[in-house]
Amino acid sequence: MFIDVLTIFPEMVDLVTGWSILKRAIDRGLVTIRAVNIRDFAADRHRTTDDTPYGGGPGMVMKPEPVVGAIEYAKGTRPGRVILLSPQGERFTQAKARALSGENHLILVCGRYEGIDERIRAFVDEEISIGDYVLTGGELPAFVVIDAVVRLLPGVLGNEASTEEESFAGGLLEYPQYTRPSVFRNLPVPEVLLSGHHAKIQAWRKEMALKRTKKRHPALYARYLREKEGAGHDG
Ligand code: 9D3
Repeated sequence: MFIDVLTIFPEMVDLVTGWSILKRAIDRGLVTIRAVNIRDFAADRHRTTDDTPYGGGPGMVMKPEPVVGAIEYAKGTRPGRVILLSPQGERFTQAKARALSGENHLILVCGRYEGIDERIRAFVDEEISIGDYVLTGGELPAFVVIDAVVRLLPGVLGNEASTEEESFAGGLLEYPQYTRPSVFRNLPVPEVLLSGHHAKIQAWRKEMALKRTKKRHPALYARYLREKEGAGHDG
């Protein structure tokens, strides 16, 4: 997979390429992540990327020419899906991450300032938000998308990938986990986990996952019950 990050802060892309699982995926050639500097596509000698809004109002607006120039450059290297990170976008989910992991070339457009010129949207295939909170730009959301998508690519996590994805798709939060020591600051590990009784351990984990999901994520719990029900009526 090829991922282009279109931004006026190309150095920020180093945050996502330099460490851990993503670095390993890049080193193995499973993904190529490239920063495209929007400023390089500005026409004037000051390389201006923003301007004041028509009709007045506070703040600055991202100019269309440099952003669209960068999009056309990225598309020119290979066909790709253009995704604008924006607070007005559709919410990013695991299902969306899975869908995007099947693409060949993602072109992630990061806005800055108070907003972007509306005409840029004519050059965008879809618009994604990562949640209802206000950030200063689209770069961190782009990195969230990259992290969620790249870990799903074949070979990135090894065979644990499919299993782990299934378990989220299976629709429950994780059960509590413990490692050594068996007592930490007077807090013991639940007895059942030390028992070596595999069936009891499985049952306990399922019960804890159910309880935790019901309490902390009622919507996910409701979906789990619905899907379990649905599976029962299938065929
Ligand atoms: C102060 C300007 N805001 C007026 C209500 C609009 C606004 C524009 C640009 C707010 C934030 C931003 C920068 N954020 C993003 O580009 C962004 C974002 C986010 O802030 N939250 C969640 N997902 C995303 S995706 C891109």
